[in-house]
Amino acid sequence: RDIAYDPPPAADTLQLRAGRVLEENWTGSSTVPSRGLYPHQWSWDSAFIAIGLRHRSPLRAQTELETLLAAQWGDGRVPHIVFNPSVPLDAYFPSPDFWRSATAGRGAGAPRTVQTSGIVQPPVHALAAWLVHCADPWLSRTRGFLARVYPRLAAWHRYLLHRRDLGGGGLVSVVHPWEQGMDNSPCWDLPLSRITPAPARSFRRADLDHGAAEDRPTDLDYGRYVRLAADYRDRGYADGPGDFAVEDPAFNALLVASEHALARIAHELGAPGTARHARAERLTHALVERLWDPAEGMFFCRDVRTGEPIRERGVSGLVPLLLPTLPREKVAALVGTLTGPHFGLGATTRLVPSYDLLGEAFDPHRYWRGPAWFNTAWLVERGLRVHDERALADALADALIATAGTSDFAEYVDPYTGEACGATGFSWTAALTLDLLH
Ligand code: 9WN
Repeated sequence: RDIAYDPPPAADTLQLRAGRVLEENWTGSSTVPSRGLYPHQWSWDSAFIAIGLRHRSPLRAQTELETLLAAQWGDGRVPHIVFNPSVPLDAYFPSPDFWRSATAGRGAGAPRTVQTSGIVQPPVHALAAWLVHCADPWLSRTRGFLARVYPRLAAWHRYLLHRRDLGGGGLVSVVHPWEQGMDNSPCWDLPLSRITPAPARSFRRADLDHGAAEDRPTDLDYGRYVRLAADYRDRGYADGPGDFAVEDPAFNALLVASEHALARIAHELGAPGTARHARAERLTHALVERLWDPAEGMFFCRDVRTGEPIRERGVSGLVPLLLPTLPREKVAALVGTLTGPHFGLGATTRLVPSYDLLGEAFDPHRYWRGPAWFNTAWLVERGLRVHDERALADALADALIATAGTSDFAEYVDPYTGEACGATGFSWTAALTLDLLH
């Protein structure tokens, strides 16, 4: 029998479904990217998750970032994984006993109370912190949220700018493909080809328990990932010239966006943010100087070992659309590349493929070698909006929302058909859908 004060049953809207994904993936202090494949906390995932979560629970969004930042190392690095001690060791590889952060990372100030990886991921966090604050400034001020995270975010950027300028030209280098976040992008093929892979029998890939082998990186890729990570660990996670160092456009563009956000945070806390805006401008200038290719109308990665550009068209080369002061003619060229035959947006694709549709290495299902991802679509959508490309931004936002719904919040999708690949119920897909629905 109906009781008058029972609320009527809610329609199962996309918003509710997205909220449910985040609810199911919440552990009590942070959110896992996906229950099966990625059962710990990941750095840039948490930033994207917080950006969506702020619309449902600003308190959880703040907690998400605070949990991650509590695992920061003494040298300022924010680790790419914070391990959940209650998850069995064999649930994910590489596990804490591979990274051995507390011992191998002692010299770099790894925390003693929590186990982490020793590499990093793109710095989306200050941007996320600012957006989370804006969702509920009253709660944020009451909890002293910005005052507590600001010093950690500042130390994180300091680490990147001072310890990771391996090319000496003012940009940050990544020392492992996992750091940039697009693990098996063809952009890494050349620099990775110089790395001797660890023998396949020396590790066990837990990812293949959950994902189809043809959608994941190959064993050869993994051998090289393991070798690079183990060498870094064996050097005590000390930064310096190593076998792999690449300046990546998306990583650096996200640092620019986050520096601008940090300037706003400083201002909110009563300090002038001008020095930070100026630093963001210097970074923007270095990005254009070092990575822009006028003939191709996009940004390329740069191999620090050889000093040469890596002439593969990855979605990372479009992400600098986010830069608020990118010169107008570069914006126009990027939009031309995005909608042209290599990425096909609005013509052959509705979300942005992770790699050149015409590239030799293109594969519509293999991870970062072609499939479309929701976080990069969101970043490009934001960039288009920054530069007032409204029609394209609207179409991309609509496509992201629709594909998230039909793919059950997939990790990534076939760029032509939108068919789901990888995990479903993927947190950043749900979070960024929520963000665009607001
Ligand atoms: C390695 C968690 C992470 C994302 C990365 C994505 C994938 C891990 C893996 O999953 O990488 O860090 O095991 O493949 O490439 O961007 O942060 O979702």
